[in-house]
Amino acid sequence: MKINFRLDGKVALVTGASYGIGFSIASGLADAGATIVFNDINQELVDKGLAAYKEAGIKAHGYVCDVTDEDGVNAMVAKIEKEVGVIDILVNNAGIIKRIPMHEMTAAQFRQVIDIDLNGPFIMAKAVIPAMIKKGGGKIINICSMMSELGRETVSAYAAAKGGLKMLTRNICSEYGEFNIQCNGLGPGYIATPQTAPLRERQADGSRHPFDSFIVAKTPAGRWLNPDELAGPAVFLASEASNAVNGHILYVDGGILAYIGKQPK
Ligand code: NAP
Ligand code: GCO
Repeated sequence: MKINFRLDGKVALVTGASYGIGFSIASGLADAGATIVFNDINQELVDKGLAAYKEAGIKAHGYVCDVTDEDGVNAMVAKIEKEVGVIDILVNNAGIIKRIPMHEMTAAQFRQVIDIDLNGPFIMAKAVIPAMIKKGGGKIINICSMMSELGRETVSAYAAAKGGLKMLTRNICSEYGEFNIQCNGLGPGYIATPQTAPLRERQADGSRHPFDSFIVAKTPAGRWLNPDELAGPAVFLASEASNAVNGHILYVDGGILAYIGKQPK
């Protein structure tokens, strides 16, 4: 029996993938043979991403598009289908976080996080599903979070969005499984990227950020994870090897969700 982890001949769109987790996932998909397409919210970021992919030996296709702009997303998908090919794999990676105590967060700030982190994946999935159905199937991977399962202070909007994204994942599975579309989530733990840089900043006295020490104690391996550690699980979920996996959130967290945390000395 030959298990197929390869993605040769497949077109993969990774949103918000000029750098960070999206870039690492796209690089892994390219390594497995996929043609990489990505978007970001301005030309400067897209150009930065194109240069980074080129340096990594990856011929990527970059588009400027805000995932919350439905007309813009539909136009981008049509352009990709014309210039590159029908999208076989969608990775809904683009996302933001606001760390503000809920009672101090404005409704506009809450809505902005929901718009990008939950409405964006809905708009993107809605745009690619019709062509996936016509083609006989496809893969949708939504980048969830520890906050799809857990809450913590100051991230109410983000947790609401990522919790919703978990259920959107399960609903796309339910509604489109019959068309050979598998929709799964990838739930990273705490990853060293620009998004979490504030949580790892050294204190004025040179000591570790309290949250940095907290996460190290909460992770069995005693470290932050590297974005590249998400590439393998993403390739699995994007490949035929996972055709019987649907509606699942694959947590790549180093064991955080399984661990009560190291006892303080
Ligand atoms: P990041 O470094 O902030 O990168 C996010 C990317 O998405 C950036 O390129 C960003 O562009 C782009 N983006 C933001 N809003 C967008 C929009 N409206 N349309 C298109 N692109 C947009 O974040 P990351 O750490 O790589 O995280 C990527 C994903 O993983 C996010 O969904 C995040 O919630 C999730 N995640 C992260 C961690 C972690 O520990 N880092 C853990 C679990 C889940 P700008 O630079 O202009 O903002
Ligand atoms: C935070 C972090 C987390 C990570 C990630 C964990 O402020 O707690 O930013 O939310 O980004 O989502 O899985």
